[in-house]
Amino acid sequence: MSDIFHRSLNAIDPEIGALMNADLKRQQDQIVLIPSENYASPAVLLAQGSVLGNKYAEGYPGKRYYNGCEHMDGIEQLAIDRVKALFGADHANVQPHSGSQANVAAFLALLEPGDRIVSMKLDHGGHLSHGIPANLAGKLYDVQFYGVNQETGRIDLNEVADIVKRHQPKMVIVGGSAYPRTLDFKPWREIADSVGALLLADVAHIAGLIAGDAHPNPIPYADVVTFTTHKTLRGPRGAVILCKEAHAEAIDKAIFPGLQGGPFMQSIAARAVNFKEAMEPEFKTYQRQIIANAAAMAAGLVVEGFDLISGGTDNHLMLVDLSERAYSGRQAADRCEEAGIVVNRNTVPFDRRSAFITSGLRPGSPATTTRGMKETEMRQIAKWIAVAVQKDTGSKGRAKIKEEVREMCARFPIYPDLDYTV
Ligand code: DSN
Repeated sequence: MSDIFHRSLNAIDPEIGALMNADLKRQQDQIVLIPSENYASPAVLLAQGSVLGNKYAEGYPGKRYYNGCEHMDGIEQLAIDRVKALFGADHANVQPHSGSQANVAAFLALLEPGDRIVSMKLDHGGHLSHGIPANLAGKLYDVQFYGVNQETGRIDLNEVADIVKRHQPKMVIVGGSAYPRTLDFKPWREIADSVGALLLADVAHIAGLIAGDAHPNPIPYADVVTFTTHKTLRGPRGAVILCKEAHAEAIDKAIFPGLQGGPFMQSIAARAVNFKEAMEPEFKTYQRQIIANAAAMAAGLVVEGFDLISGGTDNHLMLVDLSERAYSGRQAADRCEEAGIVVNRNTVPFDRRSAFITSGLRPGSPATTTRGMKETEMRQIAKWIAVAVQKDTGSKGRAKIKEEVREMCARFPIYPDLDYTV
């Protein structure tokens, strides 16, 4: 990135410059296991922090409500064409500011207030935008839930089919934020069809795996597919809606003017860059390595005596079940952070602790894989976690791990030439 921008940033606001640099150093020195975080490429960061943020471009390519949009049209059209090709979709809307916005837009486009949705329980791995009572969707629609089987930790499709038959929803949602197993979308289509429902696949977590051919693609089966661009896909903050041509007009209208005003053109340019990167052969290698690394970490955690929900993982994340431990998910995550490992606490299915305290951890491999770590490092991380979470390890023990973590991280630099304080 051009130094002139860093120099002027630091000259004008050294406090922000210093805080940005502090977080750059944190990102470099810590092991990031949050499965929804990643390190976007310098090209993505450059587009995201660019002059395009200066422009209003309400509307869509060829039909804008502002003048001066000729370059905006080119940028947005490239993003649309690339993401359609990447996933094999009929239609793409690349304007949603976030995954929650994308989901609300899909509801706004395809449902009436009061319509029924069947989605996955949040504490079983769903997502709050799929209709928890405190969320807009929970207030506007009649939401009924399915979960995972208590014995297997997996979704039981027969059970889902029964719930769908009983509730006769207008929409079924598949996907969430903490499900460690492969989703086979064909039977979900059949379940939705059994009651004439629409099928929405929220693949925010696994979009990169799908684009890299490391997970089945929902496009042939779902009416609408939503995802964020910053998780396994490794792009900028933002989201996308893909849909069948029949829903294109309704989806576009729901995003603008239904829900949003001016699109974030800097982010849309960065999404276009990200989609180009995702078309490269090395992106497939990256996605395969994410899965290999998650499998190695899961195996390492099992060796260390941890229980994993469903026994392991097929994708980029796993759920460590701490229900029978004396410490909570929150305590475990805090102790890991003290040791230089950032992992998020998460409810586990049938959790007896609150959503704020939790009985689980949700480690994932996208960020560590981006920086070049492989199975050997994943096994080492599992060992560090096992020691760090113990109360008896104490601050001294965790400080020792933190130093070892920092040394390992130094071998895998993230943005070697970046410095916000120059
Ligand atoms: N907050 C995201 C996650 O961490 O999975 C989902 O929106």
